[in-house]
Amino acid sequence: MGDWEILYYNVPFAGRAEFIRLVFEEAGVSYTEPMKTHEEVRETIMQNGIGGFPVLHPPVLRRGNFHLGQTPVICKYLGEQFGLVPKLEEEKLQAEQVNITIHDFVAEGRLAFHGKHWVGSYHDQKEETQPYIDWFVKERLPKWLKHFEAVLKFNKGGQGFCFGAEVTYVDLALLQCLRGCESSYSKAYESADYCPLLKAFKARMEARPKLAAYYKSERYAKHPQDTNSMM
Ligand SMILES: N[C@@H](CCC(=O)N[C@@H](CS)C(=O)NCC(=O)O)C(=O)O
Repeated sequence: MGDWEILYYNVPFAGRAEFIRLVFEEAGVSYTEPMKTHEEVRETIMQNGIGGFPVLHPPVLRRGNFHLGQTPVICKYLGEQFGLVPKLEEEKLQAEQVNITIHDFVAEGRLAFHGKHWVGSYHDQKEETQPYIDWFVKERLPKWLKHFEAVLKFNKGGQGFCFGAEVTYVDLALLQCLRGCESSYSKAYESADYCPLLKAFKARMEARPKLAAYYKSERYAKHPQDTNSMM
């Protein structure tokens, strides 16, 4: 069928593609990121259409003639391919619930940095968007984090994973949204004393052998998690 490819901007920060990279890394499956420039991404995906079933925005997963858009759908698909899914039928659906909720959180957390212009640069709207950031930190961030704390706690008191006794694609997505949250809303994240299980979970996940090796690798150095905007 060909190699796994992630089509995404060749940017020096994690971006939404990081959710997908983590699934490959934890599964120990190799992948490439062939796009070299923003223009190539725009031309390949957005302007000319990629061929076959339409996709809208990057990141896009490609394998041979198969293309798939929407990060949470891609992660779920790869989770199924690599055996990173819960075992029980109800838990598979609940996993999808959490997966989508994570991406709602990411989208909202990102939007606060772009209150004036949704797709413009944060640096061009720093002043105008600050009230949105302040409001998000006060009114919304605790709500999201407390929810994820409760999800984790529901499974055996929160000492392991979101579902069952083994890691799934949802744990990887939760890890990534916490990393995004920590880097974008660092003060608020650090002072959040209501989600100790989440913080311990994040540290535990980051220490998993394959992920720890990834975070030290050249692959990660190309896309480090050090931006605002949750991604
Ligand atoms: N819901 C989509 C969002 C995709 C998305 O917004 N992609 C960004 C990059 S991370 C983009 O290129 N957006 C272009 C645009 O909105 O015009 C997903 O989760 O994949």
